[in-house]
Amino acid sequence: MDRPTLLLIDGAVEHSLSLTFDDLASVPESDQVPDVSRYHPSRAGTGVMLETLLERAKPLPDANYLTLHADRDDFHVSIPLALVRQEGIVVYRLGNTPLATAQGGPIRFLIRDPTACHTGELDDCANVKYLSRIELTVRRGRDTRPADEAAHAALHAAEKDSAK
Ligand SMILES: Nc1nc2c(c(=O)[nH]1)N[C@H]1C(S)=C(S)[C@@H](COP(=O)(O)O)O[C@H]1N2
Ligand SMILES: [Mo]
Repeated sequence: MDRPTLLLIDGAVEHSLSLTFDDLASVPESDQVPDVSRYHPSRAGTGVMLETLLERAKPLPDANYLTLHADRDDFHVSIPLALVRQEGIVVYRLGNTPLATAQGGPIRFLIRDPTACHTGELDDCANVKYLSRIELTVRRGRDTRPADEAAHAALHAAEKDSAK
């Protein structure tokens, strides 16, 4: 059975990847994170290390930024590649089923050890839900993370409404 592409990795890479659930599930066990609750007690699911996927895509030498795109709600985060490379986890399932929308699925990005919102490049706001594309670029890409507390509160209120 053909499965849909869940995640694209493209831009300044040698090999663009379009990954299905099966592609992610067939990553060797040593590169899987079987239970993300070891990093975040309140979170659940299984993922693969971002680095594993980047080793396959091979970022070009001048790729300095990694941009996480969520087309579903038009949310975007752009982070220096060197900072995020070893820290990102691409979560794609819960038990044996694909990650549900309520958990930020089908693909959710998690940073291993994020700082509080607005306190750095690798903050909680960069834990992108509904991740559809990872784009490598020379310069910083689109970043729609809320810039201040008011914008942050508004975003969370809108999220609650759309989950109703
Ligand atoms: N696609 C998408 N991802 C998103 C957001 C969003 O609005 N859309 N909000 C971000 C922000 S600001 C935070 S703090 C975290 C919250 O994640 P949680 O709801 O799982 O606690 O998700 C981040 N990921
Ligand atoms: Mo946030």
